[in-house]
Amino acid sequence: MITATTRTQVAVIGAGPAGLTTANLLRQRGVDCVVLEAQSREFIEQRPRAGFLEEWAVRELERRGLAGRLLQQAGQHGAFEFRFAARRHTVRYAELTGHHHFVYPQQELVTDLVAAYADGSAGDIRFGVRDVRLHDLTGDSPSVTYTDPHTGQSHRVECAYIAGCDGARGVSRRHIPAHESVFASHDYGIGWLALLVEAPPSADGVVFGIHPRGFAAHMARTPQITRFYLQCPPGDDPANWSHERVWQELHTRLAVPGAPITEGRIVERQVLDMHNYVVEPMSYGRLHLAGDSAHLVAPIGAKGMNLALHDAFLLSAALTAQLRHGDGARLAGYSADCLRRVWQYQEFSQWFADVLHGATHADPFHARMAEARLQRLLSSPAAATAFCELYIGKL
Ligand code: RFL
Repeated sequence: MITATTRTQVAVIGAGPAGLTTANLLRQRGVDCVVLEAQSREFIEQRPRAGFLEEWAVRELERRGLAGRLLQQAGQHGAFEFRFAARRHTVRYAELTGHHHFVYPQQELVTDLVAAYADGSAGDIRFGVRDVRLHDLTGDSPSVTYTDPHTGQSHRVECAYIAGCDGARGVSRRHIPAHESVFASHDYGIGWLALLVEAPPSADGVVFGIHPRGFAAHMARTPQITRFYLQCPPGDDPANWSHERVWQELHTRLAVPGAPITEGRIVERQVLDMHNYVVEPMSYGRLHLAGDSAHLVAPIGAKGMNLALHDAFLLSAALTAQLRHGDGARLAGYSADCLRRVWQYQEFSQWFADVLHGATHADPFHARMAEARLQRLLSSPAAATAFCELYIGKL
């Protein structure tokens, strides 16, 4: 039984980068919204994930007053290294494109966005909600129901639109009937052991190690914390990766003479199965998906959080145009506008994945193709520029 009802213009489901950015921008533009988040505030403010923000995304956050702490604290990267056959090959993408990455842990961005929305502008955000369900998506009066974690009572949020920003494992996407959308997916058949380590970075930027034993990567996060990845079988048990085994593989696959890898305490290990998907269209009736709920890009090219922000910029502008000015054109074009960038990033990630994992490909033809691509990238400034434009998200 519903015991309380709230009326708002937009119900935002999920308080990740997509949902929080959407909510902040709606509020700034005078559109009323309620954010529903399954986890606690403390949990989302500490959940480590992404770290690389493309410059265009940061400039857009800055324009909206949402990048204050980020601009003070984030590191900047404009080059990365490939390491293979015991040699280093640096790609200076800032020189080739005029743009760089900002390195800022996702949980710090989430912390800033929650503070701006909940504390800075007294936005309505409800944490720990259970049993979230969406109703009447194709009518004029959709709603979302949920169970309050404290009282156990059912609440209804009545709204004009729903922003489904609840990530890869959320419920929004599942409310779109299968015959109303295409779910396009690709499984690489590869796993990555994702590690967070209490150690200073071992290199200035990102290092991609291409090795017959498997791919490995190093990504600086903060002066004290570094992320590493090791290619592993999909579905592998992180418990198979002891401290000794992790460091032995990282030294073997990543270190080259004169450029050692600094060890530290491993504070997080999880296995990610590399797969991608896109839900097309991203809209169904009054529901509009944004971020990982609509599309997943394996973290090969560090694209997911950037796409989540891109969707949020477009969705908040489209909803504002509709709700404040009665102009529905942007909302009608929202899915197509997002998907242009999404498919470019998917194609980039697929191409890059083939290069990074080529050395372990069972098929020698594929392995040699990957080598040929890498050689071209490292020998042709035109090929390098084309690659780097996608790497930094300059479309
Ligand atoms: P999120 O961040 O998953 O947020 C969704 C939120 O919805 C909540 N939720 C619900 N709330 C209410 N009701 C429900 N039924 C709900 N179900 C879920 C969740 O608790 C959560 O708070 O999705 P969003 O906002 O779309 O953001 C996407 C990004 O988080 C994701 O794409 C990136 O983390 C991917 N990614 C990277 N992206 C980059 O751009 N650069 C990187 O360097 C990068 N590194 C990474 C990554 C992802 C990783 N993992 C863990 C998959 C590194 C890793 C290891």
